[in-house]
Amino acid sequence: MATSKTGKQSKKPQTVQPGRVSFLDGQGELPMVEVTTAWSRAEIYIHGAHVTQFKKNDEPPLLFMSQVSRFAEGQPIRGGIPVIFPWFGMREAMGQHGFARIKAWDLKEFAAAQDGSVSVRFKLPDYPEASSFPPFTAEYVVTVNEKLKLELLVTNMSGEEPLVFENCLHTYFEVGDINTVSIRGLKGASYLDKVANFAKKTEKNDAIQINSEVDRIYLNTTGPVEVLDPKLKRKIRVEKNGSTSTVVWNPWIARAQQMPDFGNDEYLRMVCVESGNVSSNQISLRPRETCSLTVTISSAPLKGR
Ligand code: TA6
Repeated sequence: MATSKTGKQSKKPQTVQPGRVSFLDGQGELPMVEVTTAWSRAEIYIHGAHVTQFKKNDEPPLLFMSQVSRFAEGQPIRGGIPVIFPWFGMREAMGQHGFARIKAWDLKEFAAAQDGSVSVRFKLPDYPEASSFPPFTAEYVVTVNEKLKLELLVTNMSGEEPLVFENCLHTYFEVGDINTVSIRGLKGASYLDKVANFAKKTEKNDAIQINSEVDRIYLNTTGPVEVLDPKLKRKIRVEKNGSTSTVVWNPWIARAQQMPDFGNDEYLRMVCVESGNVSSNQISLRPRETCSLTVTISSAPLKGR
């Protein structure tokens, strides 16, 4: 460990090995990028620019991946971080959660920084599915170091019309046992309860616990959210910028059984805490403007439990 001038130990390794990027055939023969840094390892599929794993060297994986996920063109991957764009939820005749998660993205560049971080930048090619929107570009930058940083940049290329869209980084976290997990940071927020036909409710709890199906859109929420996991003795922290919605989801028993690409018992090992701008928080971007959604995910030991 490095020692600073004040004599305090800093966590940063003194000599950081430069990061590494490898191109591999992933599951279903879909191409993927493996990123290795001094602190961590990550996997990103070209399909959906989908981060399927981030694992710090001395920790269990941070992201949940279903053992029965599909890995196929035109199908979403179950787990990791699906990029939901340009709409969230079901749109008649257009499907669920946008098309960005089921399309191949262009890998534009990767960069290894002096501090040991590695960034990979993707761009969404022009797909016919985008034709019902004004022209836009979407880029996605994944930065791997001791943390995982995700940035989705959307530019309205139209000179006249606003670009109205939703976005969401639909992050699946791995937990030891959902029955013991609590989620902090949403007290006082209004939410739409999808399980109760989108009834509008207010979060009363400091610590949200999950013991049945939970599917909620917390509106106007910009602060950090923490997932406390006593079984894995880990605290996950989600910090964000350019996001006013937080979605919390666990399908629980019956819904898990209905999903062909999700194991019957896998609801016990996951929770989604998603950052984005959805429902009444959708974005209306002025002509020629760019907006950024940034999410930084970190973890630390959960002490005193
Ligand atoms: O973000 C929560 C949610 O919208 C839920 O309603 C649930 O259906 C989930 O996403 C997964 O959606 P998917 O299309 O991936 O099955």
